[in-house]
Amino acid sequence: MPKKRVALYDAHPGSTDLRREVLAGLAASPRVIAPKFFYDEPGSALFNRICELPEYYQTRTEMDILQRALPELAGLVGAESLLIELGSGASRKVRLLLERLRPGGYVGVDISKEFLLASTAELARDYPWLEVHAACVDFSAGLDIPHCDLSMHKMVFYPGSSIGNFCPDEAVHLMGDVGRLVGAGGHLLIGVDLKKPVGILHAAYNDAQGVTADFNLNLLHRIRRELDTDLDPETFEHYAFYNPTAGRIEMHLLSRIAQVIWVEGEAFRFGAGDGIHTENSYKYSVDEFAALAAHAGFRQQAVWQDADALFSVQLLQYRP
Ligand code: AVJ
Repeated sequence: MPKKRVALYDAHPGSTDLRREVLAGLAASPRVIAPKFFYDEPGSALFNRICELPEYYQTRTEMDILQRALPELAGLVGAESLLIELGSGASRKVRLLLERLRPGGYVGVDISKEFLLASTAELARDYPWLEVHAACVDFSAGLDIPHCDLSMHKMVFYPGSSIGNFCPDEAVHLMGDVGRLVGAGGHLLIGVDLKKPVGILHAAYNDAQGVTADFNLNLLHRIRRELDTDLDPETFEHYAFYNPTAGRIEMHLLSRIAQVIWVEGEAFRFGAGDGIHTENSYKYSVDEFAALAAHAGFRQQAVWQDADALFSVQLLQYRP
């Protein structure tokens, strides 16, 4: 008989957040909807397709870097720690770590409950020796994870350069939360996308098959599915570009026409070409990220990159 092995902690980050944040975001100037709302089931499936695109170098590059970093990483972190993965989604990356590091426990943290339960159940099945926990939490709003106050050494794993979704001061704030979670001497293993020629970035966020466009537009489809609205996603288009001053890719949804859209009984007026800002994806140099991490009390202990310096995986230690 397989024992039930995934303990779930559910903070219920939910669609009430979607309603509240969409209404506030559409009323704001400039208009904005946070990228965490991309990841409903269809959105997560589209994101998984992005990861396979020829133009989207990030996922495969990070996998390669991790693979090559494993022996050194194992020496620096050691076995029997508690591995806490942020945005655990459907990740294959953590399997590399589990197999090589043999942590004493695993906590998957994700805002999307379906994906979280599916991925942690699979890990529990594939690694019978591993204690598996699932925490359904919007970690951008804080990192209170009850089954983490064990005295074990802790390492947070935050792959995929999702830290890039946060503006620098929010990123410092999140890393500060991570620091308090792992405690002095604890680790953060983080994927950080690097600054690079703009053509490579532009292609990665404007892929030929239009999967990134569909991913961006899915946000409007989700609003249609979950809120009371007459919004027609077809009247919007995907727009992504690199902003060199801010050092980030920006994604927007632009109205093709002048229109009034009703959402939950409120009217929002768009001119042709008016947009909703849906995502920032910050790119850093290794030194820029070291300075950012230092503001949160972390020191770079090791940095691994690919030969073309597209992407980095960084081991940071909390030394407040
Ligand atoms: C998951 C935030 C790292 O910024 O590249 C992919 C999301 N957006 N294509 C990124 C994304 C458009 C991705 N992160």
